[in-house]
Amino acid sequence: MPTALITGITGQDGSYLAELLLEKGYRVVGIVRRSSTTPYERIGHLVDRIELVSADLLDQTSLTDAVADTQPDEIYNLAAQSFVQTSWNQPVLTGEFTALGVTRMLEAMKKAAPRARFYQASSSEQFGKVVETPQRETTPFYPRSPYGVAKVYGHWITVNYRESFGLYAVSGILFNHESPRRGLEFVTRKISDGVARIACGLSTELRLGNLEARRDWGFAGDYVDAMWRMLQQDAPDDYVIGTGETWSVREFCELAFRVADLDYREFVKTDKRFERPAEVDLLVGDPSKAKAQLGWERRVSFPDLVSMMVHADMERYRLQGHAPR
Ligand code: NDP
Ligand code: GDR
Repeated sequence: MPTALITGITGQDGSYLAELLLEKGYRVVGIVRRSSTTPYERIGHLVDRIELVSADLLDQTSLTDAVADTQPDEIYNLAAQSFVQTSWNQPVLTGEFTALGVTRMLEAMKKAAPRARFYQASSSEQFGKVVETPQRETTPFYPRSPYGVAKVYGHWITVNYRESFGLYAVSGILFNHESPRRGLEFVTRKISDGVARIACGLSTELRLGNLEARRDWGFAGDYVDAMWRMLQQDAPDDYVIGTGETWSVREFCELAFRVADLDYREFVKTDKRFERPAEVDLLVGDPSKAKAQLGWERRVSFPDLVSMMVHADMERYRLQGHAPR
């Protein structure tokens, strides 16, 4: 039975990846950081089938011990300060978690399990300002936030440890992927939750920032399968994972409100508080290398993703006793 060690197991992707690896017969160990509460809301249904070890991306000793004790065959480094907006308010902490945290994990693996395979959660935010579209593995990086800059570091340190020490280390450059488990601060979930609240009479408006930003949005469940595939190849390499389509925040709103038979123009208000000091205007990924070499393709279309998220939030409010009006 292979062993997988996942940092960020309590996050959106960690929960889907844990489910996938359990289905494949893995022993799954997740790294969690110490907290005074243990909500684990995304992995509550899995806690009897996984092991949890306590460690923190800021603490080298705890990470090295976690790898040494677990002896993983595969390490998925998903933990990060992952919210772009927060990275302007906490730029140093974002660098510590999202950039140097990667070096700490690579060091832990080099010392304690050098034959393991390492996945780094890289991001389309590394492309940032448009240099070419669609963006592919060879597109130069031009990050537009402290988060994007930190992820560029994480990407290159992964490549560097592969080339310097012969580690099996790969970087998956994933475009936005969403689900009903997405954090409420990200725009897609903010919209699906907002639609459900308005439909149930709990809110009268939804305040958003830039409606014209365009993203390549896929379903998180499809994307964790790509992570696993990257670690099953003969040789380590880096891959772009996206859908090849781009949609605006406005289009997301239009579709999401339509799921509840509402017109977004009546409810969506723009609010400067949600605009960013530097915006990423357009992202669209070219996943052809992943398709050719990994046999990876997305399964869930954009309209189905929007519908899935709105229905899940409506159902959540229905279970709390709030019926759509
Ligand atoms: P989430 O924000 O949902 O999850 C982040 C995870 O990181 C949580 O489990 C969190 O734990 C953990 N974490 C944060 N800081 C630390 C720390 N100091 N020590 C240990 N664990 C920590 O992110 P996603 O699941 O959406 O994303 C997973 C990864 O993929 C992230 O690295 C993200 O930047 C990257 N990514 C995501 C994309 C997306 O569209 N979702 C696209 C491209 C890349 P806790 O529960 O304790 O807060
Ligand atoms: P992003 O996701 O920054 O792409 O990072 P987010 O959903 O936060 O923003 C997407 C776009 O929507 C615009 N926007 C708003 N965003 C938020 N959060 N709230 C709003 O009210 C709002 N209004 C408009 C933003 O300006 C932006 O253009 C996500 C994260 O998961 C990263 O960790 C990951 O690396 C990238 O996706 C790929």
